[in-house]
Amino acid sequence: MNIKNNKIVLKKRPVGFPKLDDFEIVNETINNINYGEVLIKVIWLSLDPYMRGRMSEAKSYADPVKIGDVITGGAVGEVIESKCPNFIKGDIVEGFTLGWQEFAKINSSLVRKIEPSLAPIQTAVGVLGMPGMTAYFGLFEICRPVPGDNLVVSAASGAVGQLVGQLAKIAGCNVTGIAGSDEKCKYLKDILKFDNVINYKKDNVFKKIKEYCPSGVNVYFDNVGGKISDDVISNIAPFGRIGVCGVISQYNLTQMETGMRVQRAVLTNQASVEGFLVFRFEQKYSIARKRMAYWLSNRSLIWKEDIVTGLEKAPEAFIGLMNGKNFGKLLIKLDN
Ligand code: NAP
Ligand code: FER
Repeated sequence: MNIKNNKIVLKKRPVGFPKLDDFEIVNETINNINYGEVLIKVIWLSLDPYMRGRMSEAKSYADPVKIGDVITGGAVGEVIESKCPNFIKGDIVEGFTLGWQEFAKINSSLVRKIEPSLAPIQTAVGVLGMPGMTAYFGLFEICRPVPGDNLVVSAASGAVGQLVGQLAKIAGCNVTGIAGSDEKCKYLKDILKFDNVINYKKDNVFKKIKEYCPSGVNVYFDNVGGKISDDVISNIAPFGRIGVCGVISQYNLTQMETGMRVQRAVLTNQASVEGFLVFRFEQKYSIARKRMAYWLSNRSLIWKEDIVTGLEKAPEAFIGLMNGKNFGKLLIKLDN
């Protein structure tokens, strides 16, 4: 075997927003795989906001990417060689650590086989993968919506947010989505049938929330943190639930922000705030996948992707993700 592999490695740790020269494309030759490993031709890369954290030195639930190492991340690909009895050539697999590269040599325990006839294979890193599981468990287990609830979701047109809003409609909520452009807001309202939308770059979020949720916000699914969330939480309803899923407005800050204090609103309304990492629910993914696949099949759930072609485009697309350039789930389609 003599496979030429192009991969994107971390050249230096980004300071603030990532820049193109924080990344570098390098090539290597893969000569053999060991027993227990599979060789995968990568087809789809998933670009996700958590990857910004991995590019920093701070240790979190997972180790940071080392300088010179391939950027790790979820991907879908095809097994082209296997030294493990559970996989054969031609299997389509998904793995959370396959990374920004054309070929991945990886221990077979780190990938799962997917069934290509059920849905387009890239949904394994989207609606039926990590972002879909985040929307499902974050909403149903953390936020626990009931019919008639006023629910607000931020980063509402993104991979997670677009699903949260639609699932909340299925659950009978009055849904308000917050997003960063008129085009995104129009999509949420006209196509996904959200009840209300707020363009946080133009509108006064605090006033709009008051207008759309006059009895208060029963559920806030927080994808962004920062000022937007201060404005929503200030309008929390008695016994409201705040699910802290992500704080993308903070990922690229070099200095921590200060802002409005929301603890009094939380206290006086006896609200609860709960952060979560989707991996907490891993044992229950297969149930959620079945339910999500059912909603997809009867079109009560639809799904928008933003596809960029070419491995070399991954850094630019990732920078765009941090700046709201993506519209829907951001994917890289490899063209090798
Ligand atoms: P996404 O929403 O598809 O993309 C990120 C979006 O965030 C951008 O398109 C942009 O949309 C918005 N954004 C960027 N900077 C912002 C800012 N300063 N203020 C407000 N909005 C900003 O990404 P995703 O994959 O669905 O992830 C959404 C959030 O969920 C992220 O915070 C992520 O870290 C989190 N997450 C958490 C878990 C978990 O286990 N807890 C799992 C998956 C994802 P606009 O145009 O609307 O600004
Ligand atoms: C995410 C944001 C943050 C995410 C995980 C984290 C899986 C975890 C951060 C940490 O451990 O510091 O979108 O998705």
